[in-house]
Amino acid sequence: MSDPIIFYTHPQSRGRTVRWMLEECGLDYQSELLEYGTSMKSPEYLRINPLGKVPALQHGKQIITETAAICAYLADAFPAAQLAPARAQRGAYYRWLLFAAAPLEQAIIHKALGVMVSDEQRGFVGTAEVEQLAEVLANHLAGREFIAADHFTAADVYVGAQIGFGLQFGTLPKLDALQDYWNRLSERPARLRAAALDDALLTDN
Ligand SMILES: N[C@@H](CCC(=O)N[C@@H](CS)C(=O)NCC(=O)O)C(=O)O
Repeated sequence: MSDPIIFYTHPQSRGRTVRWMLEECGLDYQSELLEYGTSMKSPEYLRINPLGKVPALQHGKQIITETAAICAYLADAFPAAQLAPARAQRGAYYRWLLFAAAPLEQAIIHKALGVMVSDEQRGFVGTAEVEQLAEVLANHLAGREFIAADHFTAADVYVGAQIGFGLQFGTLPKLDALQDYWNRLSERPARLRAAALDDALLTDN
């Protein structure tokens, strides 16, 4: 029997991406819903994630935090779902997963919060303007079905979710290649299932 999977989340959080990944893997898992400011900061949960943030995943004795890391972990832990590419395509896979988790996320947050980065500071902030990053992503995606391999992978879940949120909330420019990619991904049965599960939790509360 495989180790149980406990998924700590809130339906209005980055946990939506992890639920999509869990559904793509076709796994049985237990969802633990936490509330902002209360159960997320409880001593029990701080033992899972000392930052008191969701999502987090417990698989047997392993605890994984960080949405991108959870997606990559699940792809490796459950190879039958074929969500991690062959070794020869791992370069692009790691590149785009981390591109979305670090520079893209930072730039989106900078813009949303109105953080101004001067030309002198730009050399050490580790990111660029959202518009430049979106252009890089769009150029890469133009003419490609998947971001990192010749089939759908965990990188599509993570990068796709970032693009989907960005287009929905206007934090990313509506470039055709980004919109086309998201239109394709958003119709995947696992993505629709995950969104329906989270939306139902929102209306229950
Ligand atoms: N880098 C983390 C970010 C996690 C994060 O900031 N989660 C937010 C919700 S989307 C949270 O739990 N905030 C609660 C808090 O900081 O109190 C990841 O990618 O998973």
